[in-house]
Amino acid sequence: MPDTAIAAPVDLLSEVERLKLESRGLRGDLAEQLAADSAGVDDAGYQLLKFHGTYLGYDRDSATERKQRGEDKAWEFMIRARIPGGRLTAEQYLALDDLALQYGGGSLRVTTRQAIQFHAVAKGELKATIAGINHALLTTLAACGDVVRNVTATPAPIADAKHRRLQADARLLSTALLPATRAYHEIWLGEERIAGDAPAEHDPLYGERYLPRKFKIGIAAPDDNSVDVLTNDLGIVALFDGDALTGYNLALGGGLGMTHNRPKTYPRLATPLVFVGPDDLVRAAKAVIALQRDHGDRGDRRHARLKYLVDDKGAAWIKAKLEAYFGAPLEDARPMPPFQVVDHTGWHAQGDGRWYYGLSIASGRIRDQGKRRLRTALSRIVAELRPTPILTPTQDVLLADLAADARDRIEAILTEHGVELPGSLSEVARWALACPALPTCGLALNEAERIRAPLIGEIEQALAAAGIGGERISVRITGCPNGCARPYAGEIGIVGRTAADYALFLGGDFEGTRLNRRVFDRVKLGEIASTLAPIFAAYAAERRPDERFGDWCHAQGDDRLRDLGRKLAA
Ligand code: SRM
Ligand code: SF4
Repeated sequence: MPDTAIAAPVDLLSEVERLKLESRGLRGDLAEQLAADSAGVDDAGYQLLKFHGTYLGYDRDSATERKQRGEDKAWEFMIRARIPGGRLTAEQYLALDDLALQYGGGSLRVTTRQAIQFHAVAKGELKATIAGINHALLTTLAACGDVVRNVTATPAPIADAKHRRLQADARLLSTALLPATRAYHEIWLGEERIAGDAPAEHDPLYGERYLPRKFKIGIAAPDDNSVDVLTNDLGIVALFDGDALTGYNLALGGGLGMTHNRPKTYPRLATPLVFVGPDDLVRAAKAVIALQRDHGDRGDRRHARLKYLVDDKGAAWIKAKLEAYFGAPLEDARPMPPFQVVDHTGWHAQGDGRWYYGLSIASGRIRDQGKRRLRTALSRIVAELRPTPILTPTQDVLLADLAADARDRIEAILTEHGVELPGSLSEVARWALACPALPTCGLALNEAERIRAPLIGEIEQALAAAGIGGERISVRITGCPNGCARPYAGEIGIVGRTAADYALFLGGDFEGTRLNRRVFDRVKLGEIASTLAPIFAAYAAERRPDERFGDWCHAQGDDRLRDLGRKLAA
């Protein structure tokens, strides 16, 4: 590697940088802290545990009441299992389902990056849960932290060369980019610990300080961008000529996190910069990671993602550095066909005589609630029919490799357990995403998952009143501006602003190639649908044939959208 200087001098490193550096390959004193008789861990433990795939948090619903009673917070852990491309086996799904019942309060949550999260795991049960995930041949290592996270890929189990390749590439990258440390195996899986004064194993990719910040990779082909590939630090667009892979466009610098009122932080879509051949994918990905490792901002975590490096240095500088790390000149990114997003819910042929059934899961939350027993229904379907479960970046589940006669049985089980069939959902409900927010997320300013159903119901009514009830519109709701349900890449982004209101973003495109814009800064929850209603009405009246809602909003000036919204909301 030509240039391995770390951008910030040691005395300007952020606190997390010091922790990583002094952690001896992510060990720190985690083993001791986990064995200690306390409900949580200290700040250093909190930071290091992320790399092992778990976050310490607390139940925010009960926090105030507990404080008034003089009690400590109800500490609990979130655990995230890494599932490249979202693809599981039936056995793995059933193992995760068992763990959810034993340790995770009976809930599995499909994330917007095709992983599974358990919430509310007690400290004493962390080891058993993480070991259980590993016994199912999955890992939580590097599911969080300043490393390459779960690699996302187009989920559809279509039996052609393109879809197989995308899934295989996600697994290839995921394995090739895991940290080298054995700390994970020592702490969670009983491997013998290295001596206290022994140096940590050398990690040629991550070094001693890992990356300046989280790093995300997604891979898609233009004809199915359901992964929102351009929102990744490294978005890989695979280009095919028929069944033959011609190579990959690498788009650099996507990322959505921002902070309200801090214009220096902003969402950004990745810029397609270079093209590499079919055999160069891992080498090129490692070059991008090394570039960010050595030049990303280690002094300010709010300015540490690759997107800021790309903007600060410019495309020419980035490309020249990338070529140096890659060790050869790189071709400019090739032209790409327009992106599309495909609906995978319902019953579809795979092309190999087998079928898949896509189930829409609101906010990715799989649990039994009253008469709607989704968790039980899914585990029964998987146990009986043994499909290949695939988690999607739209928080849904595809049941793949089914026989042609499986559909009736699946629908009978779903109906018997009070679960609505995918076809009964409106388009807007089908495509809506929401992050967990309260009560589990420590960063949430407002609700998201828990207000998804009523809010989407109100938006459905507003669309119906405008005569466009069947319109396919992407609505994405988050409890804060960090962007976990990718609100800025949707047609409508509803983003927690304070505990009392939300910011509304409009004008993104359904295909994930254009960010939306903040049009309304502070709207109360009860006024979101009434603010949107007149905009829906104007869209219905004025749109060109086939013009999508996001495209129409994009073409309007913000002032016009604000005038419309204020008119009927008042
Ligand atoms: Fe996220 C932090 C949940 C996808 C941007 N995200 C968090 C934490 C861990 C809160 C924390 O740091 O204390 C949330 C845990 C909440 C909880 O109760 O479970 C959390 N993020 C999620 C998930 C579960 C949302 C979901 O609805 O599924 C997603 C897990 C993905 C996974 O399996 O790995 C999730 N997060 C995303 C995405 C979308 C994506 O990657 O496709 C983004 C925007 C893209 C990006 O990274 O820029 C995202 N999460 C963030 C950020 C802002 C990062 C930034 O650059 O500013 C944070 C906060 C941070 O890192 O400081 C964050
Ligand atoms: Fe938490 Fe904010 Fe992410 Fe929602 S968007 S999960 S509130 S960090």
